[in-house]
Amino acid sequence: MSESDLDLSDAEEETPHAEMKKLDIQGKAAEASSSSKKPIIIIVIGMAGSGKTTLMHRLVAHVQESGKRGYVLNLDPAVTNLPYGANIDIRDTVKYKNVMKEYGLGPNGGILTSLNLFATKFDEVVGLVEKRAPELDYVLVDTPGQIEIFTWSASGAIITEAFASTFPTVVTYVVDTPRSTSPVTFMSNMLYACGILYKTRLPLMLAFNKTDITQHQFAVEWMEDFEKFQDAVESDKSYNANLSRSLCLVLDEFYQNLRKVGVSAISGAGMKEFFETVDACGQDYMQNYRVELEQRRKDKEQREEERKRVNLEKLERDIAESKGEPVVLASASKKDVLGEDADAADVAEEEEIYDSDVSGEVDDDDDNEDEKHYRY
Ligand SMILES: Nc1nc2c(ncn2[C@@H]2O[C@H](COP(=O)(O)OP(=O)(O)OP(=O)(O)O)[C@@H](O)[C@H]2O)c(=O)[nH]1
Ligand SMILES: [Mg+2]
Repeated sequence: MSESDLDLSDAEEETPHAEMKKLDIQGKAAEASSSSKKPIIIIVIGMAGSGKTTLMHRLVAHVQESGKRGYVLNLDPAVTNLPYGANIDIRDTVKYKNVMKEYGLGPNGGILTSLNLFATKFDEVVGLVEKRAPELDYVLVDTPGQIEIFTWSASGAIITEAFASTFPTVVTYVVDTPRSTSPVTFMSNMLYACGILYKTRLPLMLAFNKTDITQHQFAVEWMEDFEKFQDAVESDKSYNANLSRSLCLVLDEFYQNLRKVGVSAISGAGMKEFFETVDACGQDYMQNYRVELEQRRKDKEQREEERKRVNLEKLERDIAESKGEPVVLASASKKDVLGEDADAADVAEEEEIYDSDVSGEVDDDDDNEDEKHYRY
C-alpha cells in the first residue's frame, strides 16, 4: 500500500515530519521521561452508544475548568463528529474509508485494520506523551465504538500495554445505565467488564453514565448486596437458574474491589467523584499493578532471550554442519516473529500490515492547543 492510498494528506506531511525531527521523538523524549512526573492515562472503553465520546468531552472540559492539564487522544477512526479537540487523532494518520477500499473490507474490518496500522506507530505516540508528561495531569483516550475491536484485538493490547508500561494507566468502563436496568443485561455488561479486567490486568473503574435519565443506585445495591442481585437475576424466569446463580457468584468476587461512580456526560454530574476515583485507581496502579507488570515484562524478556539463544545455537549448528558450503536459512515464520501467543488471525493481520507500505506520521496537534474550546 502506498502513502497516497492511505491518504495521509491531512497529516500535513511537512509539519509532522519537521515536528517529529524537532522533538527527536525516539531519542530524547524517552530519556526525559523516566524521572519526571507521570500523568494518569484514562482509557475510556464501553459498549457502542454508551456515551464514551460525550463523556470524553465532559471530562476534557472538567480537566480544563479545574486548572489541570489534559492531553487527549482519539483512537476511533470512524467517528465523524468529534465534540472535543484531540491532541492526537487517529484520523489524521489513517483514513479508514481508504483502508476499507484498499483491503476490500467492511466497516468493522476497516476500523480494526486502521487501528492495527496505527498501533505500528504507537511508540511515537508514547514518545509524544512522554515529552509532555511533566506538565500533564491526565491523558484521556477515546476508543472505537465497537468495543471488541479495541478489547479483543492485537492492536488494542499493544496500545494498552504501551501506555501501561510507561504511565499509571486506568481503564474506565462506561455503562449505559438506563439500558442496564434489566438484571440480565446488567449481568452481561458486568461479565464483559470482568473480561476486560482479566485481559488488561489494569485498575478498572465503572462509570455509570446517563444518570440524568436513570440514577445508578439500583446497580450499586446489586453490586453491594449479593442476595438482592441474585434475586433480581433469578426473577427473570427465562434464565437458567443454576447458571445465573453461578454467574452471580463469579460477579460477586469481581465486585469486591471494583470502584464505581455515577456520571452524566450531558449534565456534568459526578465529575468530581470521577476524578477522585481515577486518582485512587492511579494509586492502585503504583502500589499493586506496577510490580506485577514489571515482573511480566521481565518474564517476557527472558522468554525472548531464550528464543534468541535457541535460534543462535541452531544457526551455529547449521553452519558447522554445512562445512563451508553456503547455508540456506529457512525464513522465519510469522509465529517466530510474533511469538508463541500469536493466533492465526494475528498472523494474518500482521502479514497485511507489514506487507504494506505504511509511512504515515502521528500528528500531535499541539500547536493549536490553546485554540481548543472544551465547552458545551
Ligand atoms: N441523556 C444522556 N445521553 C447521553 C449521555 N452521554 C451520551 N449520551 C447520548 O448517547 C448517545 C451516544 O453517545 P456517544 O458519546 O456517541 O457514545 P459512544 O459510546 O462514543 O458511541 P460510539 O463511539 O458510536 O460507540 C448520544 O446520543 C449522546 O447524546 C448522558 O450522560 N445522558
Ligand atoms: Mg464514540
